[in-house]
Amino acid sequence: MSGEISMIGSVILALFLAGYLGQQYLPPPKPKVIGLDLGTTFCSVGVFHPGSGDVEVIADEEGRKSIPSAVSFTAAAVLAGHEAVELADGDPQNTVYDAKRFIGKIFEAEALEQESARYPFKVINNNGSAEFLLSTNHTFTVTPEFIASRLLLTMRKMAERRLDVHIQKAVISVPAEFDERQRNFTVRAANLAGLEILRVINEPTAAAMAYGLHKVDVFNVLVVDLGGGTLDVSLLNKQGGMFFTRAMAGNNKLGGQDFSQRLLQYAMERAHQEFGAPPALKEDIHRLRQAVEAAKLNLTLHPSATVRVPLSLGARDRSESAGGAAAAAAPVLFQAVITRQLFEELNEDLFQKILAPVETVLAEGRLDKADVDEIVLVGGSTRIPRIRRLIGEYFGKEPNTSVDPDLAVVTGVAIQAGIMGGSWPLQVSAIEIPNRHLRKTNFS
Ligand SMILES: *[C@@H]1O[C@H](CO)[C@@H](O)[C@H](O)[C@H]1NC(C)=O
Ligand SMILES: *[C@@H]1O[C@H](CO)[C@@H](O)[C@H](O)[C@H]1NC(C)=O
Ligand SMILES: *[C@@H]1O[C@H](CO)[C@@H](O)[C@H](O)[C@H]1NC(C)=O
Ligand SMILES: *[C@@H]1O[C@H](CO)[C@@H](O)[C@H](O)[C@H]1NC(C)=O
Ligand SMILES: CC(=O)N[C@H]1CO[C@H](CO)[C@@H](O)[C@@H]1O
Repeated sequence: MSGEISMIGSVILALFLAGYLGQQYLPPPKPKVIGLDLGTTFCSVGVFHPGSGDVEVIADEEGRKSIPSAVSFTAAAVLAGHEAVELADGDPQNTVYDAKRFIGKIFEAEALEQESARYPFKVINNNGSAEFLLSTNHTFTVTPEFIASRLLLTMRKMAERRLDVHIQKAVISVPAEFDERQRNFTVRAANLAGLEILRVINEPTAAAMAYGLHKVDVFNVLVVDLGGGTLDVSLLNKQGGMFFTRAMAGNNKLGGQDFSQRLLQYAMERAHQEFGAPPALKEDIHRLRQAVEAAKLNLTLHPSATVRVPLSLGARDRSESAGGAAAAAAPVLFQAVITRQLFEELNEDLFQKILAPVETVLAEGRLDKADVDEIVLVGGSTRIPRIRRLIGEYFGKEPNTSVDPDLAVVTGVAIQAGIMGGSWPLQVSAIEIPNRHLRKTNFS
């Protein structure tokens, strides 16, 4: 009897060994779990490659690593991402964006009305929950989680095409401030896209992981996430390899759009001085807005950028007197050189506002700024050199900026997906302790 058992034992041992040795010669397994960053304005999907240990943020056929968080409806189809944006210009009422601001959230009637006034599409109130009213060849409503599901499905397909495997499992990130209901509805959106969610991870934690901070000896990590329209600051504590959100604060009316707006105002004033009237035509303002946006991006790398825009200024007066007939005035060329210094002067008061929530999380976390071990910058607006300098000077140390700030969150989520998929060398299963009792302080 005991002989039989030891023989079975040897066979099992032999099988294990064969399996172990065999593994070394097999091609590395393909990732089975994807990491999803469902952002308010852009979404990305990433995977952890067990063989190389690299994170790959998946690009579409045109090499773009994120898709706009927009979904368009026509009588014949539902389009998501870049395709939806292409349609948005022609049919803004049937293109929904910013759905993340509504998902799983219960609104006061008045607050929802205020929100919906900001959008070209119709937001309706279904007993406190937002729904979108669309009208193609018929009229119907869709939920924010349905919008999210179409984006997640698009990303799932991108991953499947790239990896040539069927994907059914994912890890997804949400803002640290999301409550249980918002998290549940985000999970529901993924389920609608045919994905089982193995873990929901906070965006700041994901960003910290993108820098490998789960592997190194740090205690206090401050994450500053400055996007197009919002600022989120989180103070994380790492205890025994696990992240814990200690405090969060932000400003939901501060971001890249505001910095562009200051540049636009400046350009409008310059045009006014030069041509005797401020540009008032919609198309003129649209072109100016695009040009200052490009200049803003350029100023991150160059000391100056030139805004060069043809304006059809006089046309408005003429078309008014001619009863709106197309009176094509010869366009004038508006040109302005914008230096980085000018850009910084125009925005300095806005940049300073970044420090208020930073001070709040330190106070709430009862931490001196000298006790912050690492500072992680996330979000496209943290590319602005003045903002990096401002934060660096405040803490007296350089912030961590080596990961593309637009891809830091998805990179971290993909690492977590690798851990959940069992392909991480250390078989850690969790990396975050949820904090259910935390409230976010908002400035604005
Ligand atoms: C709307 O158009 C789609 C496809 O063109 C069609 O399948 C659907 O039946 C139409 N619905 C109505 C109400 O006409
Ligand atoms: C509306 O919401 C409230 C609480 O959120 C709930 O008690 C009520 O049953 C809901 N009514 C309907 C018609 O769904
Ligand atoms: C969220 O989902 C869990 C599990 O499905 C459920 O137990 C919980 O009640 C839900 N919470 C909210 C606030 O919807
Ligand atoms: C940025 O601005 C510099 C200086 O004005 C110019 O040389 C360069 O071509 C611009 N680059 C882009 C991408 O706009
Ligand atoms: C300024 C800077 O780059 N700091 C840190 C960024 O994060 C890594 C950990 O992965 C540190 O080693 C760097 O010193």
